[in-house]
Amino acid sequence: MSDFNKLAQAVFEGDFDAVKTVTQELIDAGVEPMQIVDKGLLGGMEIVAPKFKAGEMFIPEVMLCAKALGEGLKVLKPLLEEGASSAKGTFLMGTVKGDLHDIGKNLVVMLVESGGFNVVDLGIDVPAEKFVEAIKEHKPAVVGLCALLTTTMTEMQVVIDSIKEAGLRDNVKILVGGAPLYPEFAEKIGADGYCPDAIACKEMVAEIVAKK
Ligand code: B1M
Repeated sequence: MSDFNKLAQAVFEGDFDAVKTVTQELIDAGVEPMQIVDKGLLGGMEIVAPKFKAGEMFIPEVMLCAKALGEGLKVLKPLLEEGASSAKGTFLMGTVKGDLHDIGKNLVVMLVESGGFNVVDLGIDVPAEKFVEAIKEHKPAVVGLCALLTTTMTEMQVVIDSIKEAGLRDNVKILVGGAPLYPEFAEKIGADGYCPDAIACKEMVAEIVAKK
């Protein structure tokens, strides 16, 4: 079994110790941190996803896998942040109301931080009014919204409308992301951009801030 497969298997088994050990072994072998994320840690979620969909795995088991994945991310965090310099601007991020998924959001947070931006992470299940309050408080250049469910995608529209109603829309660019989203949806709800993955999000934040 390759080390990437070993790591994916450890995530699937929710084996925290093995996740931390194999992640460290891959780092010590000189493997690029983002390859460890993509091929190892997210490889584990690729085993989990079809089983969850088929009803062969249940919420507590999947949550354990997600936590194990998070342990690997913690080991990688200092390496991903090595590129960070003094903060270039603020990025405000959250998973919208009704949605508890945070693996993708956490990856986005880590990568954008690694680009030298100050990141304010509002967490999961964030209501529109909390986004509005946080924009007033932190004055971000960019706001990122995450949704993983078709039922919570629509909440993104509520957030954007609330930002407009509060008179703050011209102050921020809004980026959206999450597995069920697509560019036309982002356009339809009035977002400034759709991010297919965390790397694209980091690049889009950098582009926006450079233009400001
Ligand atoms: Co959930 N779940 N889940 N789940 N879950 C999905 C999303 C689902 C597709 C599974 C399936 O196939 N049936 C399905 C949604 C179906 C739909 O809406 N059409 C689903 C469901 C139905 C549910 C529940 C309703 C199940 C239930 O209760 N019966 C429930 C809902 C809870 C809620 O949110 N209210 C639920 C619960 C859970 C768990 C708690 C068990 C767990 C979440 C644990 C956690 O996050 N801490 C979980 C998980 C893990 C999944 C799957 C298996 C994996 C999601 C994931 O983390 N992927 C998922 C199946 C799947 O996606 N195939 C599934 C890895 C992650 C890195 O990818 O988040 O897409 P992703 O992020 C990517 C990009 O999208 C982008 O960057 C990342 C990669 O670089 N990105 C952004 C993401 N967010 C961004 C924001 C940005 C920019 C880019 O901002 C600018």
